[in-house]
Amino acid sequence: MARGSRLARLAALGLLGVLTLTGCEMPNNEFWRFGWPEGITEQATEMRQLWTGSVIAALIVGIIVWSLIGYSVVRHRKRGDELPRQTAYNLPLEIGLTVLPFIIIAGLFFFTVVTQNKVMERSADPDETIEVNAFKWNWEFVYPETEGQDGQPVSTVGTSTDIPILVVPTERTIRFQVVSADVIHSFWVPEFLFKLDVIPGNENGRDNVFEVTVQKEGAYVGRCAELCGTYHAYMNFEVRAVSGEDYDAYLAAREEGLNTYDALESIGQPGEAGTTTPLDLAQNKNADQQRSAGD
Ligand SMILES: [Cu+2]
Repeated sequence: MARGSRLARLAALGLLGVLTLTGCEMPNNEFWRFGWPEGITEQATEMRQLWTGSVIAALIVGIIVWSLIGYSVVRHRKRGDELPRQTAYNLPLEIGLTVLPFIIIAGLFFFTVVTQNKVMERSADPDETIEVNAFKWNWEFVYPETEGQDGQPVSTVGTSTDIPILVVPTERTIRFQVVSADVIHSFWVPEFLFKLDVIPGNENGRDNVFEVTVQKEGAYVGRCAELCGTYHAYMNFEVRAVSGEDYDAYLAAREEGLNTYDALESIGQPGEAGTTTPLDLAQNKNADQQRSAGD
């Protein structure tokens, strides 16, 4: 039994190592995601692989533990009044049961750090840089490498009636520089599986920058994820991921003086956000009136 379980543990450890090391080969489908949401960036894929590897490792440990419990329950069930052989203070076993979990934790920690470094990695020269300005209670997106008709970089700003649309290219490294004009906000695109706090006075390029490479075209909702005041819940935006070609055409149209709506329509994209709606003050007012009329 002792030899058998030691062998099983060694085998499990080996399997765990092999599975996590070959993380990049992890299949990406509903089953192997184990409940992990589907991301649209390279960085999200890295995180998903860590999760898949961790769950498989946990399942291997679980199966071994459940088997040993099952074995003990069946093999050592009560057969009479005679006490079974009593054992205590098995030093090698106790050392093993201390060292083995430590090795497992060290392995999980190692792969977590490796993945985190990849997610937080900054390239020396990103393909695109986009400035994200957060303020109570909306967003402004600035494309600093462009120049509009007024000599200023092209930008899109949200209002209480307009959801700002953040147009990004796929298959290019995008560096986001987030800046807050007032309080702490948080830049969150659920499909990036990533959010970054936008802390005022933190514009030193050290803690307010992150990069993603978007892999899937589409429209995705973005939100503020840090309670920042009265209309925090309405501080939404839309990410519009388009091909690199369309992205260049969009920025060129903006530089020629088209607004966000017309420039989006010019590349065959809907000019308005479809994933979220602005705060409708009029509707809320009506609802309030109806409520008080009903009292
Ligand atoms: Cu906010």
